[in-house]
Amino acid sequence: MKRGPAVPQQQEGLELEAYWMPFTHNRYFKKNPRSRILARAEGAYYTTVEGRRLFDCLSGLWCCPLGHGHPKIAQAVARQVLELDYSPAFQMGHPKIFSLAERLVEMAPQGMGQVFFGNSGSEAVDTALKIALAYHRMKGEASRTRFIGRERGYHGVGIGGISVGGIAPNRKTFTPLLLPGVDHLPHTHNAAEMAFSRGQPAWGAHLAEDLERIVALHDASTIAAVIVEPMQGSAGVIAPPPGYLERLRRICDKHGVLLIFDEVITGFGRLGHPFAAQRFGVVPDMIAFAKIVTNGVVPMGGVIVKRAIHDAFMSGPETAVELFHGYTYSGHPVAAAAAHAALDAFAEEDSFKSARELEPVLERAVHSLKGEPAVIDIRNIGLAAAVELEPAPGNPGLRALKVFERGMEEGMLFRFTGDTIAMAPPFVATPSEIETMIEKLRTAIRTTG
Ligand code: PXG
Repeated sequence: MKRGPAVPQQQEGLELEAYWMPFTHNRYFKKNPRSRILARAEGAYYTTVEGRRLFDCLSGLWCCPLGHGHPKIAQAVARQVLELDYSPAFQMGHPKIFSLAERLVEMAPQGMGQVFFGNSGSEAVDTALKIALAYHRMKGEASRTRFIGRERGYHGVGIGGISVGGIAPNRKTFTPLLLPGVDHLPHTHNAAEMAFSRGQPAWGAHLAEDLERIVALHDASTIAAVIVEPMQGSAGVIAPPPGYLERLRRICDKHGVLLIFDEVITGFGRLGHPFAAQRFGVVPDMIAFAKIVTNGVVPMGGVIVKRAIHDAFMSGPETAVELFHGYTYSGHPVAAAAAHAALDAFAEEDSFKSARELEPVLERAVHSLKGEPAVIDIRNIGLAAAVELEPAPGNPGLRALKVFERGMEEGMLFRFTGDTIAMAPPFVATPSEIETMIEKLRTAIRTTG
């Protein structure tokens, strides 16, 4: 194969050229990849091919809170592959997916009735948007076609998800693909009002009233749904002000607009409860989930819907398909087996309680970084925290990259986006591991700042 000159071809037998890495600086990575290639994982630690042990500060990409190599999940997956490795998703079923849907509905806030499965958060979001449109149409309100997302929102990379999402680099290249008829609520982060706030910031609930303005602009009869992350994860752990989600709920109810919570990060314990909806006491009409449902072991995502939404589709001839949507791997048996095992483990290990108990440990530790060089904000809620650094002049992102690299030398796999360092440690972490993570971050910030 003919290869370009830009990238070293081999790193001791490792061919790097063919793999186009997602959301990655490919050329920079491939210049010095070995410290960043993972060979194994066990519990809360990864091991690189060079043999360095790294604490898993973000639970993979927010998805592995039970730790890696969980024996129950591993055994369930192995058994399932031998028992029923694949089952056609359309017009056929298998027992574990029905029972999984039952379990998810039971865990979800009251009023939820059915689960539609996909394989990722992006698919879950696009599915929820499609269900919203189809629902209004079924109800005779086909004019409800507009969606409202939020600035800084991340809803995956599907065309629906980037349209309602509010992160400019994820949108600008794809402008012609963005859905028409989408508005964005303002995000709720305001450094002047809330820097270094702990948990839910006091300021910002009034920003929900912007929804009234958008509804007035277009008329409620044109609006299908509002979609928000109850806590913005990718934007760097932005918690909702008290009363904010409640106001969104009230305004949506007033105007017959569906409220979708994207709980791809917050679902399954990250905020100490099965869903953020329960922590904040606000029940949406649909919940998009993914990630933690299988502890990240097998891809799975989906949408939990209120019974009334599902029931609106159950008209017409019984032999007709009600919703023209689904994926080859919707409700995959191996993912279902992994999800059952993960849910068993959450219950047996009382994992959400561990997350609740670790929350104040993380909060105390992370806020001790206030005053370190270039630290301009610190935010936390649940078992998630973000430290925002002042961008280096003319070189945004560089400061966090350096902290990330130094962190690896210190045995920590941090997550950085822009100049924010995010942490969402596994629920199986110990208080002292969390304190060590923060002390190593302090070292990394001091030595690179
Ligand atoms: N919605 C939300 C709220 C997410 O956080 C997605 C949808 C898309 O999920 P998939 O499975 O299609 O990637 C996400 C994904 C990070 C990070 O470090 C966050 C995500 C993925 C990778 C990294 O913030 N969130």
